Amino acid sequence: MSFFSKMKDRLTKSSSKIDEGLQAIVEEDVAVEVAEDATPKAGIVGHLLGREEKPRRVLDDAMLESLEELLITSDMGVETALKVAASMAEGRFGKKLTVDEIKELLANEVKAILEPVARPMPLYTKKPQVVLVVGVNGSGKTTTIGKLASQFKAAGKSVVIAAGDTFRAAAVEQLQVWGDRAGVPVMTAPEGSDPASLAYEAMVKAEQDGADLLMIDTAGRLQNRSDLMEELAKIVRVIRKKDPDAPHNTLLVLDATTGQNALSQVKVFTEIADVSGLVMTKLDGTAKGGVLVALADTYGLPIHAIGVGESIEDLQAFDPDEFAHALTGAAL
Ligand SMILES: Nc1nc2c(ncn2[C@@H]2O[C@H](COP(=O)(O)OP(=O)(O)OP(=O)(O)O)[C@@H](O)[C@H]2O)c(=O)[nH]1
Ligand SMILES: [Mg+2]
Repeated sequence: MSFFSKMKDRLTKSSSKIDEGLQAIVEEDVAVEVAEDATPKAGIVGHLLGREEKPRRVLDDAMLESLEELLITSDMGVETALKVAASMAEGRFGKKLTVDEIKELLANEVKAILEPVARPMPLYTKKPQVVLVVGVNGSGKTTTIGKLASQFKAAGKSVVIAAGDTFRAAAVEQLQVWGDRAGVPVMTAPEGSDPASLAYEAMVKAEQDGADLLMIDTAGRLQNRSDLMEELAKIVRVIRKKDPDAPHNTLLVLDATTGQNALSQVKVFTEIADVSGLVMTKLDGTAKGGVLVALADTYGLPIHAIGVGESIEDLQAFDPDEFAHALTGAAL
């Protein structure tokens, strides 16, 4: 299976939602036309001749409104949805469009928004390059660290992971499993100990070992828990005591299934921890993939990678063209 069809396969929930929505929008109008003229000659004759025309719908105000609604329900956010629909309609009012043509227009608009933010996580010569990974509970931080560590290791980098989620013993065990899978050492501290101290010690150790990358996992924290957000700010302050330029990357891991809440997560985490890039996980199980478009349009933060499954190879580089086509169901 090609890379694109795999991604398309994984994003089925989002693409089928848009696909069904567009079919309904176009067919809604065709049904009206057919009802007005009770003899749908073209359809039947065309069908008999084996070249049935694809239904088309005139792009008018009503259709534009339906399009906006569909984009909003696919989690693009109101502002972005209105903007995208308006650009799609520009210069095309009164034209008759098929579902495929609308999909292609939509894919192109989405791609234009995503292109400026699709950037892999930058690598620096600084040793160790410190990568702090943050996000709300269960967003996929630990899994993403495991997947990234495995990819960097495969690319020839020496990687160390620090288990900065010191709240739960199970979190450390989970990270150790990922460390074993990726073949990367995991530094741990006893349950309940100060995550900022562990981060500092991990930096000292990674420097001594000459590691290229230090990835620091953190406990999940909801963006409205000010005590936990303050703890995160402390982790960052302590890291900066060791290296004023660190963390060199602060990755915010977002769960696509949370939809619009992701926007507020980006806002708050950016204020506290100076987020440098995003990873969006769980795009495989949701119809809310459109939220990525809203995020790109609203914040313009780099999107480094997307998670499309639970196993180690299910973290993909973010390709805006493939994503736009997979999201909208348009043919690439
Ligand atoms: N389907 C799917 N599941 C994912 C993906 N990424 C992570 N998960 C699953 O989501 C669940 C939570 O992942 P974790 O990596 O433990 O999330 P976390 O952010 O570390 O969670 P806390 O440490 O509890 O805050 C696990 O069951 C993962 O297997 C993804 O891209 N797709
Ligand atoms: Mg975790």
